[in-house]
Amino acid sequence: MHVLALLLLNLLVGSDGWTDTRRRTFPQNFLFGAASSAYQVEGAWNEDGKGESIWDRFSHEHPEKIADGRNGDVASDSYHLWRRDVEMLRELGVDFYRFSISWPRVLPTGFPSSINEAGFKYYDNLIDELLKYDIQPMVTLYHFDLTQELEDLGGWTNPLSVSWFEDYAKIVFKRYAEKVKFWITINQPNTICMEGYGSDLMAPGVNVKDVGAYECVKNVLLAHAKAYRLYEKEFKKEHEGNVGIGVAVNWFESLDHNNTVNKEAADRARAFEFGIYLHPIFSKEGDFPPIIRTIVDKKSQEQGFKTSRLPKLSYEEIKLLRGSADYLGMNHYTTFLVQHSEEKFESPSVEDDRNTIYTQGPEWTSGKSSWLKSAPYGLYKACVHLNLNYDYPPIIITEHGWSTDKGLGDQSRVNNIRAYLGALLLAMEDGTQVKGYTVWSLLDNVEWTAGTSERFGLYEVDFESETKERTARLSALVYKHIIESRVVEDGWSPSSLKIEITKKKDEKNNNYKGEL
Ligand code: GBH
Repeated sequence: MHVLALLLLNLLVGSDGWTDTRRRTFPQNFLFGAASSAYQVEGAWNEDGKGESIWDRFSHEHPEKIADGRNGDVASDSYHLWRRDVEMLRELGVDFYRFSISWPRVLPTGFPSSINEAGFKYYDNLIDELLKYDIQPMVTLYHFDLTQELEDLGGWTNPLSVSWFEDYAKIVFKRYAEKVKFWITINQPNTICMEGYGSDLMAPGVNVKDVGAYECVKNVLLAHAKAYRLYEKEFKKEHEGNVGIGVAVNWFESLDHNNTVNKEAADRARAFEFGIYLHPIFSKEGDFPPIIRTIVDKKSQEQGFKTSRLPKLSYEEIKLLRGSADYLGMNHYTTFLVQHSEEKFESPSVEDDRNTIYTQGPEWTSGKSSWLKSAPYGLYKACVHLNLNYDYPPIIITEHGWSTDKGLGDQSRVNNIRAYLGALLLAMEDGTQVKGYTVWSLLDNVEWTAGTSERFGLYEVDFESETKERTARLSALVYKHIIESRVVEDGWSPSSLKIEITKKKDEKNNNYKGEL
């Protein structure tokens, strides 16, 4: 064959035999945003009447647990620098800003008897400034910062937490329903319950991995559902807002695809990591996933418990939860490869119930955080999984991001965001109902126990400076361009994301399930 013809053929088909160079764009009404959370950016931990949160207590009592010792006392000082934050959002040209309200700032004890006007004033200002510039506020009601007073009563392991949260939600809905149209009730129940209660890695760090973590799951889910129903009943008609929940849906798949034992382990991983939160809300049947019910019931009995460590949901509770979200807030960062574990975990515990080992692809690019590796095909697969299991739920990507060291030239973040947005476009092309996407984070902040040693910001914060100076990173400029153009230009193609493999097989089998 003529050399030119060969070249042309290669261009068309690609050297891997499959090249797809179609130009894909985000729809005009697709929403782009950036996110933060109260404890991580606000600082002013004890100013103007704010109450103590479990992260204040945890970081003050265990400074050794915070990587570089920098906690949320001052953080990015957004409590004072909110005007600059909004200016950055305007520079980016985002459609919305996702931030959280600090429960202890507005209700210092946690109870509605203690309303702190000064605390509310901060959010009044922030919301009004956003609206002035046509940026939609997306408000998270709870992002890990319970008041210490409620924690002293057992926190999320106390069934009363359901009504504590409902009371709090009501006050906030009342105040802001007119202005806020996007709500996230609770961010990442898995972090709250499995890391906060089921381990000592995150506040409150009480390490009750046998029973407490599951009690927390039930209470957090019911708290979400109660708040959802409250909005539905008292605010929805007049204010037409959307209420969702934020769930960490990273991708988990078997390390090897023809190993039944590991494939079953991957089923368990998905059920324990996110199915346990999604199934009660987004499945047709409701309730906890049957696979978890079976495992925990059986183990509990063997361990001598009179009733299962996984609490039952009553018929009323199942009904309350089913359908209690206008959209799924999907937080997606990375992918894990799952194996069945031969070694035994401490028992009884959630880890022992799940009985899995996670690794990540050795060739995947690594972020600054140990758990964060780039595998964009995982976002595509996670979307397909959600579509198959929950019938194409409406989704907003409420967090996706990348960590680096300090420094403005964050090419690795640019690459990561482009690659994941590319994967998202392919997922949307295949029917995923994605309405918006949010970068975690607008600005560098206190990354929980990592302190400021891991930077997630589109904007760098100079934590050494008195003024907490913010400077746009390269990624901020690129993100601005993506938002303007609706196009993800360089650095990705379907074949570079290895997604075509799934698509090709799908054509043959007409069935994704076997692959996932
Ligand atoms: C999200 O958590 C959070 O919602 C957000 O606040 C956070 O800043 C962001 O992502 C980046 O982490 O290494 O064993 O200590 C993502 C899930 C939960 C993953 C905490 C890391 C610590 C595990 N993160 N987890 S460990």
